[in-house]
Amino acid sequence: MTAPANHHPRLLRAEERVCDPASVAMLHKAASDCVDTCFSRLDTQRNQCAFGTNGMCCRICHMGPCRITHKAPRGVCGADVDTIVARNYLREVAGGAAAHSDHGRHLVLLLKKVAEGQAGHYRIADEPALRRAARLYGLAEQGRTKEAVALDLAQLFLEEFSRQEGPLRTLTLAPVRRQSVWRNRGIQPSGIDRTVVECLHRTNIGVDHDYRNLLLHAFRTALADGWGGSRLASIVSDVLFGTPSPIRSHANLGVLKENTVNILVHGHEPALSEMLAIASQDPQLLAEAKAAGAEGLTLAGICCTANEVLIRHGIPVAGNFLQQELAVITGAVELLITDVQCCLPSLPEVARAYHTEVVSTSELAKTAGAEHLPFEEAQALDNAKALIRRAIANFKRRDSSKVNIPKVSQALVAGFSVAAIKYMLGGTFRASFRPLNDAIIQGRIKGLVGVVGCNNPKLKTDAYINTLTRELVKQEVIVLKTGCAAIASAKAGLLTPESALELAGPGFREVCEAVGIPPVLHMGSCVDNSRLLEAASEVVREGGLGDDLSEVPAVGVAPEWMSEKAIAIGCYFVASGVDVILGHPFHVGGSEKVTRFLNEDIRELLGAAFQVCPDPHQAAAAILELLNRKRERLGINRQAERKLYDMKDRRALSV
Ligand code: BF8
Repeated sequence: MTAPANHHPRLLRAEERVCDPASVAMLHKAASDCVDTCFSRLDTQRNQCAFGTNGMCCRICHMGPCRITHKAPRGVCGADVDTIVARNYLREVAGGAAAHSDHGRHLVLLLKKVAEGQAGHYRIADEPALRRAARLYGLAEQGRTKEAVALDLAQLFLEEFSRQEGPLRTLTLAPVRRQSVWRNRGIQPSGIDRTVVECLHRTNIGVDHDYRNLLLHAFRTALADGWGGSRLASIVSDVLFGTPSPIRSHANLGVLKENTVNILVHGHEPALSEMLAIASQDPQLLAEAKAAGAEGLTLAGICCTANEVLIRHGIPVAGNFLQQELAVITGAVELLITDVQCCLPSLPEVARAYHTEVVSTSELAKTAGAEHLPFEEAQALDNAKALIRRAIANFKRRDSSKVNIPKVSQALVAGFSVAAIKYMLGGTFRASFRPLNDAIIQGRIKGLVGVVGCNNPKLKTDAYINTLTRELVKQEVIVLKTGCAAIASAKAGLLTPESALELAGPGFREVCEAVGIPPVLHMGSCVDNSRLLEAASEVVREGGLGDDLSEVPAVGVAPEWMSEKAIAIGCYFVASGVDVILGHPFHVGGSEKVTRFLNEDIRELLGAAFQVCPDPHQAAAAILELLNRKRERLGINRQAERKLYDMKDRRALSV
């Protein structure tokens, strides 16, 4: 909240809390403008409750709340620490899976409306993606209109939410061996809604008390996210708005301009921001902006809505999660439009110190102090234009004495969907992952690592993400990025092929140049973590690197995670057979058994596990160890060595 006049937030050691100079400058400005941010609020929350941190507090029924100690090892109901920690964990996974999946549901409902001609200006932007998706699910598409196919696909997807019996259809997109692991372990989810609802039932007072059974349902629920709601969200976004392909843009607060009307889109669901991207090009609105004294309109994004409009339109990114308040503190934002997820409730309070208007647009997500302007899909373009006009009107209220836009932004390339990667590797007629698989087999690429997830003010913003990314590129690993981790690397200049290639060793660099992909690939928003699984599945399908995702030299990392969504993502990676490294632990430390289950026992069941590495160099070493172990098991390290000797022999001969 805006600090009272007599209160000065503790002087922030800005350089120790954030990496990029734009954020450092805005933290100093926040202090001098007497505006609190999540960084200063963290200082008031420093004594965080040890019971909560370790997952040992239960407030599920009103006999409690109960806190587990040596003297009080059970709650009033008799639940022990293992049950309590596992229940809390399952509820977190449910929260994350619900958020991603509800996002997916809204897009499926929009696809249905488009098919029925009830969705205003929305269209099917990518008919080949629609027909590809229909074929994946065995739907007839040849000789049928795109609307008829879209309607069938939307119906099938809605059944993925409501299915009461039998496994999710979308699980069949995974490699066959992985599907049999899920079947044999009994963790195939049925309908997404049913699976999430069951989390609340199982964790209710007096239901599921076996920590293993609770945790297995966490993995089942996460599968309903990664191979359910999130996957559907990515598929439908591509159909409605276009499959991403590499596109250039810029990132960091410097994308805001001093002489334009600045509008920020923030949140996750792309429906409204797509229309804002179109409306922001409207000559009439540009003329109106000029008539108001501005030189034009700047539309930029925060968080995953930013990623959605970046990967399809090249709309610049103003910042990631911890920069949402800092963007307002520039004093140069006329309108901040939120949809759902990761939008801080503090935004209207921060905005009050400037002229910025905060507008919420989803019935799901209102914020006290923000203007609520519900967005109707049938009138989306009109709604988008009205929002831009509101921003133009607000430009006159901007106080230039409060404006300070850091002149910091970095060029980037984003938009590496799996289809785009295949095309880059093989062209239209021979699109395939073959060159990538071959390079991994030859040892010129050690493996694939997803570096994903949030920022967290408990850690120096972006530091772990970028230290690890640099280290992995040096170690000849392809790094796949989504969410705020992708934006972090964009700000550090790691998303231009030129600068990332400079870090790469000569062999790796050569292969990236030969096969035509950069070492660090921005694949989209957080729901697009499903694209990482899609890419790993393509690697399996292409052959030579095992029959199961657990055999592929691939690892997931969530360095600076903070959200329940990140927990769900971590669980669906592990459930898919991909090891996950966390920069800091879950709230499960109160139970040795739960911790051991997640970090060790689960490997027996699913072929992967979690590991906590608080230091990025330690994480890089752990990742290389995991990749190397998989390469050994595949027998490709020996092939790579032979290849190296062959090369040395050839060189010796040529000498
Ligand atoms: O869904 S990475 S802070 S913005 S939760 Fe949120 Fe985390 Fe960012 Fe995208 Ni994902």
